[in-house]
Amino acid sequence: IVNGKNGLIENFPFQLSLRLRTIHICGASVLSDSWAITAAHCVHDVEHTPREVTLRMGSTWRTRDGVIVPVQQIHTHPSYNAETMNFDVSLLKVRENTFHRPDLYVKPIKLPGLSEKIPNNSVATVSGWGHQSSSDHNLSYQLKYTQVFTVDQVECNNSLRIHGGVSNAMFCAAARSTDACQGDSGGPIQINGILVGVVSWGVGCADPYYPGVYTRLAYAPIRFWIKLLTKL
Ligand code: 4AZ
Repeated sequence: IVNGKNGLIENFPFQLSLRLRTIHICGASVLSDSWAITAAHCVHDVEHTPREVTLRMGSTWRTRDGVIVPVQQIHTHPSYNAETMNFDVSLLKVRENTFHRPDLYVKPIKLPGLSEKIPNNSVATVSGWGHQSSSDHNLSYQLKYTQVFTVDQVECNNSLRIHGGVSNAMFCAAARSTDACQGDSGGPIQINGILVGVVSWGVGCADPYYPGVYTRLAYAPIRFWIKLLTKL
């Protein structure tokens, strides 16, 4: 997160660190006692070896505290396209009741309703342990968060057209000098306590010409697929 504020897991109890073996690669969010959600591009190369993927839950800190849990299954959206980043979403299944931890700050976040609209200029909160600028290739030790504003779909598509464009399975959000960045991918963007999106891609970070792009979870082909797998 570029130009964010320090966060505490108490206030983001759905936030997870997604790790390849022991190295943080992405964010993720708790949906229920046994499901989490992330970006497909975070787990695409390890779909068939989920044992290499672990989650840290219940910690403010990227590299300590909380509890590490193994991922049992990875389900990537059937329409995911690694070239266009369309349908950049995967579901992670963990052992039953793993995320039921009254002793830790671990709690699910609500999903949006089917085809629920996101008004332009809505205030959204994005969080993670990613880079704090485009040029500083260091992850954050403490969880960070920031506020961004949803951007009109046509405007955003015009801005990002030469970079492949913004599909109906995506939406954009931006603000002056603040943004998600590398390492925040797969993590949450929420509006009024609803998980409306997953951090997906961008061109640099906090570049005034390029809004950040998020996977749109209320989009019917995504929301139906989540329901089908998780019953949520
Ligand atoms: C990334 O590389 C990335 N500005 C994610 C989000 C954004 C930029 C880059 C949004 O994972």
